[in-house]
Amino acid sequence: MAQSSSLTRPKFASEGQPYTVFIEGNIGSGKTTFLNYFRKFDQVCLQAEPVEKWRDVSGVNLLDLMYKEPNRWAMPFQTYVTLTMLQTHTLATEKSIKLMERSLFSARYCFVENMLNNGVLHQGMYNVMQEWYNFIRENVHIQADLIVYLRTTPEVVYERMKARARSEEKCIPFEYLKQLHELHENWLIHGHHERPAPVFMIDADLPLEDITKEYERSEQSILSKKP
Ligand code: DCP
Repeated sequence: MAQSSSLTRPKFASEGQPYTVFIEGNIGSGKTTFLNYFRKFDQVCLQAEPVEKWRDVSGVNLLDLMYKEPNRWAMPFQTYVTLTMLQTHTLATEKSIKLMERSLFSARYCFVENMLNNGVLHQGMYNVMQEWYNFIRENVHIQADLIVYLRTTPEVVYERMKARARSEEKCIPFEYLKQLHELHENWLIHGHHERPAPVFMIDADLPLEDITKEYERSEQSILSKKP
């Protein structure tokens, strides 16, 4: 059982965590479609669409505010992302496999990092976020067994993002997706930050008709619980 660093106290949520897979990739890389493919399996607990929570925090659309007024809202938005991710990470389930869209790790190593780089987060705000992440890391059990990286090129996800036309994302420039792409690559391919589990890569530039074969390949890995 996982222990806290100084005492013999178990970390929060050490119990009830099955084999857990994070689905990661740039905005528009197909994470939701990938998760939906696994709906047919009874043993899988699917945790999709945290974005719907971010768009409706008791009637307030934090995602929209974050894009409209980033200097003011990026910090509360990422704080709320942290909470919703923690809720999903710690959710207990009877199922033998948990599939989650994103994780605390991509929030930290991709989005928050990018917001600091772009000057959207003040250094002080960034430091507070880091202290939260470190506290969580030391005191909460985050189950991580596999990361599925839906790898794309920024050009392809930019076209998809424009085609799906989510109203909040109208203002996102190509450059932003390029930066996020680099940060995902730095984390998942080049290992610039901690990778909590082995990475299984999928070519997610492929059009929907051709990507099923890739899904089937990952299906075997996920269901047999072997990276
Ligand atoms: N977002 C953010 N910070 C995070 C996570 C997400 O600013 N820590 C933003 C980016 C998007 C929106 O939230 O505008 C949703 O992003 P996701 O990539 O999580 O979800 P998608 O719906 O874009 O995924 P996909 O198209 O791959 O299904």
